[in-house]
Amino acid sequence: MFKTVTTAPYKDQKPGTSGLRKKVPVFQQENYAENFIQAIFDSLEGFEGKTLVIGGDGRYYNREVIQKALKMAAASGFGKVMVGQGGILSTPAASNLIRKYKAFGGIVLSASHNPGGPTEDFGIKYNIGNGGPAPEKITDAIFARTQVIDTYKIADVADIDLDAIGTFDLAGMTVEVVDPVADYVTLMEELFDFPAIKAHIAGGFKVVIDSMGAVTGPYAVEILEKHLGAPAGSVRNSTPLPDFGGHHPDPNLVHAKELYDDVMSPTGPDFGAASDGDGDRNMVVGKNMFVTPSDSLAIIAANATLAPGYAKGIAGIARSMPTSAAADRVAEKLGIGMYETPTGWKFFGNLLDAGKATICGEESFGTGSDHVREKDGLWAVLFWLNILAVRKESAYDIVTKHWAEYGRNYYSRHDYEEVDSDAANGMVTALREKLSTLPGQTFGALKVEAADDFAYNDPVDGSVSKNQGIRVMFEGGSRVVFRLSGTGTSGATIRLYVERYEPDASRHGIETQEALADLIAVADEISELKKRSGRDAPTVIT
Ligand code: VG1
Ligand code: CO
Repeated sequence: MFKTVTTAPYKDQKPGTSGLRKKVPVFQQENYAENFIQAIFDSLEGFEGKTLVIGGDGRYYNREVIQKALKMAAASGFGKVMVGQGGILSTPAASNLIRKYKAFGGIVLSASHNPGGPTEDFGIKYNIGNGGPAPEKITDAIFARTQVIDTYKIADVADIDLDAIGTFDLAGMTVEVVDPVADYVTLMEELFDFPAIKAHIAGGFKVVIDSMGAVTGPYAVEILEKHLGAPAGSVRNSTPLPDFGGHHPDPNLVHAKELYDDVMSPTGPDFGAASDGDGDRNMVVGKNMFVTPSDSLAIIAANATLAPGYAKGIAGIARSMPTSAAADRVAEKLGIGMYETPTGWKFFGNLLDAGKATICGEESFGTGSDHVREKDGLWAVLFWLNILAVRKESAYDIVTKHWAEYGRNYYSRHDYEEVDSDAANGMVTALREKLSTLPGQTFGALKVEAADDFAYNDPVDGSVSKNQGIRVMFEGGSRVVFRLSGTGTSGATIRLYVERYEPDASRHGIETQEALADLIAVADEISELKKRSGRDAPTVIT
């Protein structure tokens, strides 16, 4: 029933910011997915007889890899696999299942915000028993294993019917096909004031969610339309499709522009939200107010006690380094801990487990809390709806009042996608060499206070992660940050993050790019970004 298959290593299976991501044809190479899955199992210990959670965002190749993973889990000795019906589990829902049913870990199949389809992206990520992405110690071990792997084990049996809920036997292992939505909805009901939100919607508050043809559709329909009483059709693009209907499932001002325009129109909805391929990102927009992810983190933290699940207060806030310091001011006022981590949710796990942080966020449209160990798109949307329903004010008023109280951190990210890898690496190397010469230099009215390559010392396990992004900090709290993306699948993506702190409320109404123009120019001067990338302008501005 089990067979051992001879294989040869692929050299390119190094996990990035969030698992292994490649084009589908790369994954379709002989034994490519199998090698990586076996390398995961080979890097773990003590899972015999235990439970594994498997699910994905429904993108092209999801079902095929799930069948492989099920048969390989059986051959490696797992006792049970819980898999979402149809192979569907949003990333936060998978994290919840791992925690709730005390699974050993989980395999999440997704390339998140990257496009899907036969020639687009696919991905595999391993999550540990706390429900969160495997820390670097494990992803490093998985990569090392992929470099020498020579066999994998698999059950030689028929496929499981993924569409039928129920319990099945696969070569002696139990497979439980579960409703992907139910447990997640229960969790959200515990955290948020559903009756208040329902009453607010019944009172005429109009909300729309764009699921972008990706995984949150069934979750959003169940919660927003069935539980909270929003009219049918309030969730758009709600059927998960293998190619996301041709959409780029990245909720930002470029890819969710239709939703944005709709909310901005005078007759449009009061509030709109969008989520990404695997359901862990969120974009929120109120009438005349796009809420930046960095501001969203700060505002959620400042208003956290309005949600029943956080009524006792929060222990601390964590944000990734490139995320704006808006949340830092909230932490300061609340007198709670503030943690700055490298990019990627895997760095929040220890802080959440240790109870040091309750709420976490990234500038890349990611917000979450200790309810799971992933960022959670719908959670953030519900948090906003909870705040709006209780305060009975518009998002515009909530955000502008927040700025008036704490000051405004103008913030923007410029992405230069599919840049030649050597050119991108050359830029970073040149910047590193320059770092020590920058402090004290002035660029117009801007004086460099400090410059470094961010390194993180994990306060819980003492691990150190170096080279996590180049920061140039100016006097007064402005800064520019340069990083190379770790999630792309072709060429390099350079990310430039720009931030300016403005305490003066009379200067809070400036258009963002205008408010940041001098910093953007200085960033280019210091890095030669345009010259080296051969580009006149960023591909995406968020
Ligand atoms: C990007 C974001 C990062 C996020 C990661 C995974 O990584 O910048 O903040 O955690 O994607 O998000 P990078 O290395 O490309 O900058 V998910 O939703 O898209 O898995
Ligand atoms: Co995602």
